[in-house]
Amino acid sequence: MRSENRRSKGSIYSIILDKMREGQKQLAVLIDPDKFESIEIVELANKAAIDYFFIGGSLMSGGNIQRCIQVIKKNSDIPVIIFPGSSMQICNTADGILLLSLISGRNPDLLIGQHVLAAPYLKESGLELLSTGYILVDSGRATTASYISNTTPIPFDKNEIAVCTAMAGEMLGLRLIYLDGGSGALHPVREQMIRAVKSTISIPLIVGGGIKSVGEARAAWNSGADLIVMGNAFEDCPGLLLDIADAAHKNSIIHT
Ligand code: 1GP
Repeated sequence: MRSENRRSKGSIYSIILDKMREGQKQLAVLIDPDKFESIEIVELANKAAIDYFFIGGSLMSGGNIQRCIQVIKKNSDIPVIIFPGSSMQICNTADGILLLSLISGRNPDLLIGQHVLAAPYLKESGLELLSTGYILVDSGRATTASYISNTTPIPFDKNEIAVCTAMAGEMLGLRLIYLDGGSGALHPVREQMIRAVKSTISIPLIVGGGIKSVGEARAAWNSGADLIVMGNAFEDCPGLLLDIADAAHKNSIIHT
């Protein structure tokens, strides 16, 4: 395992930033507590030396986030970051949490409402807070994220809307931008949109949703994603994780 993944080396945000500046392509494996049944994915992630686990889901029906984090922490040193579908997914045994502001939408509850309610719990939790401008992009079909958030995603080919939204997010002081087609997206976010957004912001860019192959992962990194997030593809084919991580490590050397 690459030692810089360990928390003692510094905050998660500074790790993301350092790796971005060094041109290292980063990979997060998204684990949905509802679907977490074996530690195979954790063992593969250790072997592949991935950068982060993201834990959470837009809707949880029976999964236990606390138990899921506990099992991962017991079996891995890779940082665990909550990617919350709601304030019910705050859990202080993780290392950090994406404090999401859904800036592509116009639902005040997901821009500030839930944050107000969660603030005392977040303060108490001791979690590293990673304030994130979360941008949902239309990916060919309605996703759980767009349905549950009651927001309209940005049309897949409207790069200028994504660019202005990301710019505004950075100007507001958010520290990460996350372009997401949503879990199980039919198509990943288009390369042109990733490139356009990356060229206008200086904070790290996360891209996820519908990335299913080495080729699609490489395309996202090469277009400017600093960190890609993959979930569904590994649920279908856990072994793919080794190939994607290998591509990240090779991409970091070839394309910096
Ligand atoms: C969803 O970006 C994540 O919010 C990952 O999506 O499960 O489609 O890889 P997938």
